[in-house]
Order: sequence, then C-alpha cells, then structure tokens
Amino acid sequence: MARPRILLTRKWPSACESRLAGDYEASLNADDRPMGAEELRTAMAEYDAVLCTVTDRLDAAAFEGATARIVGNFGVGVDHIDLEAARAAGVTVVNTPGVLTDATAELAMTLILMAARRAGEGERELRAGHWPGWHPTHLLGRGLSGRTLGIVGMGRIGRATAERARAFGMEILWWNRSDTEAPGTRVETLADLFERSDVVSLHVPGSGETSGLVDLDLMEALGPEGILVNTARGSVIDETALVEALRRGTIAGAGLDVYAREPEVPEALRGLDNVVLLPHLGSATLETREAMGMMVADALDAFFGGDTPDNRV
Ligand code: 8YV
Repeated sequence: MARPRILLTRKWPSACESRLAGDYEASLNADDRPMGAEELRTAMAEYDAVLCTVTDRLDAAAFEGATARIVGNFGVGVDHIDLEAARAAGVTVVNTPGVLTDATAELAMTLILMAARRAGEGERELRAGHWPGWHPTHLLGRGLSGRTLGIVGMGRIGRATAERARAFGMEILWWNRSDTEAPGTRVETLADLFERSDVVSLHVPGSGETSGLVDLDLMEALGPEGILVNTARGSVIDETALVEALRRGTIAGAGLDVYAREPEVPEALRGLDNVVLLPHLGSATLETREAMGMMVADALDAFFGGDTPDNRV
C-alpha cells in the first residue's frame, strides 16, 4: 500500500522530521517559509494529512474538497482552524495538549518577573549605554512575595503557573468559566478577580467567546499598581484599550507573548516602556517542541493504522 502523503507546513525539530520522513511520504518545508491561504487550500486538496501550526489559517475554504483526512496541529491552541468546517468535511483534527504546559507556565513566570522587576527596561537602558550606575532609586519595581496572582482560566497551564507563583510567595485567586477544583481561591466574576489581584495572568483559549474578554473596565479594576500578563492568545485582550491603559497608567505594566495579528505588533505597544514584549515563545524549548512533534506523529500513526488517535479536538 502506498504510504500516506503528508505535508509539514513549517520546519519542525529534526528528530520529528526524521521520524515522519521515515514513515510517510513527507513534504518538508526546509526554508521554513510561511504558507499563504491559497497554498494551504491547495495542500489540503493534495495531501492525506496536513501538519500545521499557529501561523497557518485553515478557514472553511481549506476544507472544501479536502483530500486530507487529518490535520495535525503542532500546538495546543486551534483558534486558527475552522473546526466546524473540519467536522462538516469529516476531517479529524488533533493537537498537542499537556506537553507544553510546563514551558508555557515558565514563560508566564518569566513575563510576570520581567514586568514586575522592570527587567526589559533595565536591559534596554544598559544596552543603549544609558545606565547611570547603581543608585538607591534606580528602576524600582514590585516584588512578588505576598502579592496576589489572579489566573483567568484554570486549565493545565493556569494551574502550572499558579504552582510556580506560589513558590514565589504569591496568593492565588482564579476564575474559570466552568466548574473545576483547584488550589487557591475561586472568584465568581472577572471584575472581582481583576479588582483583588496585583498581577493577572491569562490562560483561556482564543475563541469567539474569549475575544476582547479583557477590556478597559477590567484593566481599570486591576488598577495603577497592577500587571497584566498574556501567554494565551492576543485576541483575549482588547489591544487598543491595553495601549491606552499602559499609556495613561491605568495599569502599571504588562507582559505579552501573544498578539492579535501576529507577527504584527502594534507600533504603539512597541513604543511603550512599561510593557515586556516577547515573540510567542511560550512553548519554545527544544524538548517541548520535540515532544509536540512526536505527539502529532503518534496521532498520525494511530490514525493511518486504523485506530482513533489521542488528542482529537
Ligand atoms: C505553540 C501555542 O508553539 O500551542 C500553542 O497553542 O501557542 C504555542 O505555544 C504554537 O501554537 C505552535 O503552533
């Protein structure tokens, strides 16, 4: 029997590519050039499986006349895939939950620490040759110990972030859409969570439901000493309101790893000193990226072997 034809839309860690190329008729993307919408639609109608990432928009048109029977998403978030269209076309979609939990929680802590301790500002100052030398009132930030972290979305990554923040002496409040058990104190409304927290970290998936969830009202509730951190999806924050809030001191600072229209980062944000900006590094460790790729490969093996793959979305 001919081996299934699979397409990797981006360059993956070499251990994953070697495995997939060994088992499948695999098309790799050695140049790692992002594919356009039209190219993706064509690929969906040519291959048996398309292995995509957050940089690929698989809209309804991509599923029209699709030959691909499975889409393997290298990542946990699937807001770039039209899941309804996939379901209607009978295309299985799998993702990579769990393996990137620790890496993403570590990055949330990185942003919390960097924003609270003004590490980005300090680094920029030093690199620009503007460090005036040590002085008692230089770049005074905020410590974490004894402060309150509010978690929006108490799933795997929210919990892992809470666990780490506790080790820094933080109290944990959390808000979750559905009922769940978790350490820390559950808060019924987002307004209450923002009001009572010193730092808020976002851990909800991107979706129509969470789009613009964090608006100016919530930032006002967080207040002029508050810090907002986002390792989830850019769409969860009203970016225009955030720029205003940072500019006016409605909140003290922010740490962002994700943006509404990646890789575009609003000029207005880039011009602000009280925001730490990272280029979507949440899961960016070699071991995590390898585990993500291997998880997609396992799902493909199950699927083409006639079994139901794990992690169907
Ligand atoms: C991934 C992420 O690296 O898994 C996710 O949803 O946001 C990232 O950590 C990225 O999505 C790869 O597709």
